[in-house]
Amino acid sequence: MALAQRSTLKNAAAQRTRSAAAPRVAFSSPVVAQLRQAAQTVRAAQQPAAQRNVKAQAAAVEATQAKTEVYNKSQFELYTLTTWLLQEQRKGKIDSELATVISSISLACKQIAAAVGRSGISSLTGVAGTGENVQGEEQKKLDVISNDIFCNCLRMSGRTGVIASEEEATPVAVEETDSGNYIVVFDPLDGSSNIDAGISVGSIFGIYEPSETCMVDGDLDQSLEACITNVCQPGKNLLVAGYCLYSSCHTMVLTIGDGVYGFTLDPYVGEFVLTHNRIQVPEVGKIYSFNEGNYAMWDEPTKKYMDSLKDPAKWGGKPYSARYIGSLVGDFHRTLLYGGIYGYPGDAKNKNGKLRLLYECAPMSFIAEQAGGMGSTGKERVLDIQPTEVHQRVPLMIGSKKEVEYYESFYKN
Ligand code: FDP
Repeated sequence: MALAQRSTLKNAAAQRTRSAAAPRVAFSSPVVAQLRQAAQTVRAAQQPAAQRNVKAQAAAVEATQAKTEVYNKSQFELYTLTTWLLQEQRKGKIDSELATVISSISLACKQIAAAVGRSGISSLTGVAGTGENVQGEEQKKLDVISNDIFCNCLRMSGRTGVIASEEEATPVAVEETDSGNYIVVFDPLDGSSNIDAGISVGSIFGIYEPSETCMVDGDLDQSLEACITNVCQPGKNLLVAGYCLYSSCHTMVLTIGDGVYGFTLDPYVGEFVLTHNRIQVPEVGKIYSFNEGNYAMWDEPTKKYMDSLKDPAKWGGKPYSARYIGSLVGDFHRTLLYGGIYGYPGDAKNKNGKLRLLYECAPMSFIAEQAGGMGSTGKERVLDIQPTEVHQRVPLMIGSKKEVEYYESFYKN
């Protein structure tokens, strides 16, 4: 595809300047004291034997122990996302190209975390003034900024051929000079209606198999069509899915198709550090997360299901608890860790609900399944759905296996 044509496909907004507080490294005083003590005992142990008195000899023994203890505690050993990616590469689970794409996404998430954290201070709250996006939703300043950040990081990785974002009307082909093959779908800032109140938001992403078919030398329409065909793949083809939650801490949760891992951003070191090894969603969990304001518009099976969760007689006197942030990443993250169900069913107004298949429901369902849970529309597995359009919506029931199956049972009876 000619460079000019590729550039025409591109639709990223102008880059904005960002600033972030310079992180300061601080060690807690007990740690400093411990290190000082270890250093003193090591010095004592290094004196010639003749010069040592009994006390010094005791210190020598202690020194060995102290050295061992400090080492064994591994308090300064960080298992970072970069280390993890290298290990997975070494095991042959991903190649270096894919590791580069994931790294570039993690950089985007760090930048967005900084922008979100300073939004109130840096006048980044409020609407962008760009009007509505393709979803008919008004774009917030941070929606536009986060989209820019994601697009730039992916472009600069040199490993991405096509990107599809919630904030772009159509998939975007990366300019030939920066282009690679991977297809990346993402929602740069999900839950952004919460952002001005400082409530949790997140980014969601999925990576698909490399494909050459977008490289069509022909007219613009043909190229665009090829891009759309490439992007519209069922979730079961995903190679990688993940999200980053921007909250009291910033956590990136990731699967490469072999379990689910969580990495928390260490603000002092500026790295995502492995904190959640092989996450498993509990099989059951008595928490539901639905926008019940839509109850009157739900169909009968969904209403009956919801009524049943709230019936104390059914659950030994204690009905389910409701938790709803209204921010998919936050609600899903809690569900993944505590168990339960997150649901956004269709209703009389929006028969397919609100959430988007490609960059919300499919990546989250891949993560849920990899953690031993489920992602369903209530009638079918989300990962089996063949998308027909980029911004397609589907109902989503996701979380603990038994809870999602229970919801499905209301459609079977
Ligand atoms: P938002 O519109 O704030 O971006 O998919 C978008 C989403 O948020 C989800 O993050 C969230 O779970 C859902 O919409 C909330 O929708 P309701 O306000 O209808 O509950």
